[in-house]
Amino acid sequence: MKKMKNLKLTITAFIIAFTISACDNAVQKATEVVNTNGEPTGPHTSTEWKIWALSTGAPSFIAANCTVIDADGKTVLREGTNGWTAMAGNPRGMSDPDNGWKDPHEAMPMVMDDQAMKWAMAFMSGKTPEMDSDGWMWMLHGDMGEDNTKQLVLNKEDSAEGKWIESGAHLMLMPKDPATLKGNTTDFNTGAPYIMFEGTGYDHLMIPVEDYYKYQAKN
Ligand SMILES: [Cu+2]
Repeated sequence: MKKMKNLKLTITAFIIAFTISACDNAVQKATEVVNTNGEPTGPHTSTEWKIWALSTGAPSFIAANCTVIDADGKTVLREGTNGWTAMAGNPRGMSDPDNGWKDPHEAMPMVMDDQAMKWAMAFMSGKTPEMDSDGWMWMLHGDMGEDNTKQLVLNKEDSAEGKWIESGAHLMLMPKDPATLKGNTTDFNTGAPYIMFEGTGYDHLMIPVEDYYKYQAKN
């Protein structure tokens, strides 16, 4: 009888130990996907590094097969197969052009579906976006800071009081009709999805995910 009890205890202990180590592995894997995702060792001007830095603006299951465009906005670094396109979104350009983007955060990669691509092209040329339906854009490397009320404010000093937000990882919904975002907050400190650039024609919904407040603490 005593032997039986001991065996049961041993089995229980084994199951608990196994479960804990499985959890640890899962946590570690999730962290790897977001944080390192196998950064290539070459220079940041190499095609390999650029593809890694830009594509990982999306989750690995999208990054693996997306098209990747170089900083000139034209050169295809890698042809994709899943309809998503990754490109750098930092309007400031590189701080050190000879050595490429300092890190993926400086590149501000946008990984876009075809409708979000229309939005981005219109945004970059100062036109009103014309889309067939809503678009989606991943920015898991965040951005270098924005005035939440107005587009293309490049420095915190030039932004409205309390409106500067340097985002960490997020997903964005680019609406075909900005009016459909009505009812969402514009407050980026709640952790809830919020509207950026409201009433500018470039209104979109920012959807914070894990590590969103990595660069700027939540107030
Ligand atoms: Cu964004």
